[in-house]
Amino acid sequence: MALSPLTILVLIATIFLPSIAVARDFVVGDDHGWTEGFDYSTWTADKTFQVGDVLVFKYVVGEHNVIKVNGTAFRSCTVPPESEVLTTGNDRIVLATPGRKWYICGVTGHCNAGQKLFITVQAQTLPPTLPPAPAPSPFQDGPGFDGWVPKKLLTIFH
Ligand SMILES: [Cu+2]
Repeated sequence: MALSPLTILVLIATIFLPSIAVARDFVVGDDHGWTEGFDYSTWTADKTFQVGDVLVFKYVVGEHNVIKVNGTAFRSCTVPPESEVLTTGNDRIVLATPGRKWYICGVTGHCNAGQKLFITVQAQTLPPTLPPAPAPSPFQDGPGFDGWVPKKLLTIFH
């Protein structure tokens, strides 16, 4: 059965459109911003974070800060030594890799008062940070395999 050019276009669009979704900015806490006494786990409950999205931490300079920590430090609200502390009051963090991410405020007592954010970042099919690759043929591997499949093949045929 022959596919019409229109059908093929629709198929291509269906396959690739989700992967070129525009990166979104998430203002952490929305109108509340980054502060203590706010429930960030409720705030994240209805959100999906993807690689390429941006977290924006808004707060009054000097009152708070933002520190990326690991799960252990997150649970105990401790600031590991040599942590990078963001202090601009409008800190933008690009979610560059998939996986779990933890952020706390390093001001004494604030993390324990709820100023802590835990999110899980979903992988994107075509991370926008990658250099442009040769356009994959729509008739070969689907999204998510470009780059990986050719390397795998090279390994096999070497
Ligand atoms: Cu704080």
